[in-house]
Amino acid sequence: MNKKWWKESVVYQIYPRSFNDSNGDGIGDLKGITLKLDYLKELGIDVVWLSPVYKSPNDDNGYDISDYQDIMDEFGTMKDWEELLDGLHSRGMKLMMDLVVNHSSDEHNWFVESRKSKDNEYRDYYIWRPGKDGEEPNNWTSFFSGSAWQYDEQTEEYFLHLFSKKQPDLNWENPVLRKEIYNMMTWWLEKGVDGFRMDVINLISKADGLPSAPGGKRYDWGGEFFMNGPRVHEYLQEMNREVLSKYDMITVGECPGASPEDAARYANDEGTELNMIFTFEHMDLDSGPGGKWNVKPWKLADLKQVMTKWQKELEGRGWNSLYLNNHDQPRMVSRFGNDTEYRVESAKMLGTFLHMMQGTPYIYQGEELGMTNVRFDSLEDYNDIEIHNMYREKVIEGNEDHDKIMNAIYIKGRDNARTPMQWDDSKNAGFTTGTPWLKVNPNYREINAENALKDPDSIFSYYQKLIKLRKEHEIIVYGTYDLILEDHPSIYAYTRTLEDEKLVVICNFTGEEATFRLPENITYNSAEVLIENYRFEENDSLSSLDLKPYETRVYLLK
Ligand code: TEU
Ligand code: CA
Repeated sequence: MNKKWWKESVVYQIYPRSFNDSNGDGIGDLKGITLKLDYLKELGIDVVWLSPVYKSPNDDNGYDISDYQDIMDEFGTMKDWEELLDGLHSRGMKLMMDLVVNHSSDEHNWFVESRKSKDNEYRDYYIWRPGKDGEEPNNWTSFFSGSAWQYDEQTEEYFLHLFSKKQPDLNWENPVLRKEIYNMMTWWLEKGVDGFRMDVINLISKADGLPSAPGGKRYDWGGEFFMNGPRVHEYLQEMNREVLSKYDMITVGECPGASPEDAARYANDEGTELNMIFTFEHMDLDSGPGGKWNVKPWKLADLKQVMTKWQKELEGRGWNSLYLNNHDQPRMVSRFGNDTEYRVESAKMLGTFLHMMQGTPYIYQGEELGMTNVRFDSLEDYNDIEIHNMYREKVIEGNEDHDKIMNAIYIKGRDNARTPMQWDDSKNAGFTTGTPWLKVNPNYREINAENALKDPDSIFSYYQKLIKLRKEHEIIVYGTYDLILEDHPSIYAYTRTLEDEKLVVICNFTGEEATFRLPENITYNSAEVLIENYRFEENDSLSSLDLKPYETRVYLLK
């Protein structure tokens, strides 16, 4: 069964800019997080994943790093960081830092040097190419719109940037660069860090020769040319030998475009690469051709197919992360639940749906409160490079309809997840005494931590129970997943089996009533309800249940 502490843990992601502001400048900071450690302990989480806090010009809110071994001024000092680490450790919690090494900031000294001349010692820390017939070296496009190449006058060559122009890709073909990265990782681990979340780590190996995508048209993703590339496992196995294997730590690789086959290698149970990965297949169920901004309704049948594929194909040979939220994705209760009349019920149902699967669950800040998406009237209220670049390309340059694109921003924009954490019903939700860097969601008066902590029926209280159950029942971590009621149009139900125990997890994904019938091949002597989001008649027979809108129940059968 290969038991591991990181398989049994629950991780909580903090986006520091929006978590808690301690000095009134409108920007969350490290001291602000330290002030909230008892809140996190109360929730019951084991590990905090901290989005980047390193020095950065904030072109992409910290995912553009200009010094990997110093703290961003707006977030505080290294001493503040050490106090946060001590605060976590003294409460029995661990710290996972965000490792962003597919690219750095263009303000990193390495790049400042690299662009000076073709024979600079740092030249090959990045990916430079001459143009072709006055054009970019190939037709790849950036995740943030436009070409993935930027021409640099000084040496009359282009450099590759899969994200913003201020995020030049690092050249992992260069062993000297790789050694610099491993030294930096070791430096943080020696300071007491307990793990790394690795930003787009499956992009670090590009296809030999950097070939253009076929058909000549600009590929939004061109994924097959820079995702899961030819040397990515070689690099990760080297990183594992040089660094990871020397520490008892947790690692998760963000891997857009990875398949379960890829994941079985990245997150192999022999531990030669990473512990687990973030995949995106379930995050693309509401994206049409051309990517996330071509919004389409997601289907429950597709969610069943994708989640079951990942549960079954990694079974016994890899490990899943379990998430429906993070700082790049819209709020899950708005996307997969009902954030109006059934916000509380559907948030609890979605939490159950995720936490009862096999894998390590990740809770994104505010998910435990049922925080929702936001709709800012003006484009100027948004503060995300991905949103603004896309709007410019599609509306200003591409003449697409403003309202259509604003609607796509309301549904899929990353700022849905980045509005300030809602602590209480005071001004700015208690996040800041100043002007917040991004407006607070106006529903903070009703949705906030202070209300949740006082309410035994709150989503927060429900998440506490979910986490507690994980600690009490090994079957939740190590039980085998099997889908049941595969064709039911509104119920997602699955079992977990471990020795003579079985969990039956029942989730009504709709605002309508639905009837659950237990498959006849599932027999039991006793049935205990471990958790549920409605009151119900004790003598309900599990063989046939009438479920209310978004009702969820978990039965332990023996
Ligand atoms: O995101 C990588 C990634 O896949 C993004 O394209 C993400 O899918 C997209 O933003 C969703 O619309 C990571 C970080 O999580 C993200 O915040 C950074 O902007 C990006 O890498 C570059 O570092
Ligand atoms: Ca601050």
